[in-house]
Amino acid sequence: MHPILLPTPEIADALAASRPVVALESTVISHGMPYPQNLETARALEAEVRAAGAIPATIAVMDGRIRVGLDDMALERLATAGHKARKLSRRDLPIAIATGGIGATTVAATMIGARLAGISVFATGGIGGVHRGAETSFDISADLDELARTSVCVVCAGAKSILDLPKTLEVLETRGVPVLGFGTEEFPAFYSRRSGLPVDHRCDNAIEVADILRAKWQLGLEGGVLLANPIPPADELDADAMEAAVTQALADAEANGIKGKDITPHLLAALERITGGRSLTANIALIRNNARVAAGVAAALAAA
Ligand code: PSU
Ligand code: MN
Repeated sequence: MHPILLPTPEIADALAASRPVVALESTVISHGMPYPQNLETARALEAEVRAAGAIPATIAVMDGRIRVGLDDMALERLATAGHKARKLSRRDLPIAIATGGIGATTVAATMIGARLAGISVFATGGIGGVHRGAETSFDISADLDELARTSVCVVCAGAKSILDLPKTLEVLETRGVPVLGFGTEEFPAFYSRRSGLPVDHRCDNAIEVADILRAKWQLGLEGGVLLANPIPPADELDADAMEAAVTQALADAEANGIKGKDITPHLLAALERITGGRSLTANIALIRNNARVAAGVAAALAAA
């Protein structure tokens, strides 16, 4: 195990025995949801992964190490830190490790931690992508570059319409990242199941996904695969109402001069206010669903 990693004994054992493990990110806990729902969700995600036959490994930086798997005390520390935890992407990781303290890993940084630990499947809510207006702001999430280079399967519910979804898919194509739809031909739009944009390939079960992962990596094609898993129908929000909410949230961020890495957390909080908490309920439902699907993929990959 890499000296900067600190896995729990359970995860170290599971990885040594090639049992299925699913990585979970921590920025969604610290910056993506308010306390205490964030702590409840973090625990619920771990339970979903276990119920589906895999071992959960929530990843975060604490006191100079990348923790792989958090016990309940560490989960609580992260959840109560909220925005006081640093939001860590690839560029922030070395600084956070050298200077100590608590840092929450984004999709990009969680992929790096998972890869170093030998974990191939990771569940999150939504990935970062190309922001609306990127043609002038240049705001493109480092998550996309990470997907291009780091060999982990990322299970998400698509990307939120705070982003420019067509441009996000264009960048994923350019960077050679396969985009798979789980039971769908359409790239899901986070709160809603449909975006009108096609995925590269539809998979109807975890074995089909595992076959593609294995083929990619056996070919020596380093880099991630995006598995897009739509929000369950019962939890879906009305697409037009959400579009209006997003427009309002973007205007709010603009009026407050929010930029850079603060934009995504700011938009998420604004959406929650505007929808009276319905965006949060949907977010929790879809991320639990992703944890379940990721556990199935990890099991299929381990079984081969
Ligand atoms: N999208 C969401 N919820 C989130 C995030 C994105 O719907 O919590 C978080 C993830 O951690 C993601 C990060 O990796 O925001 C992307 O931030 P940025 O756009 O600054 O790269
Ligand atoms: Mn950005």
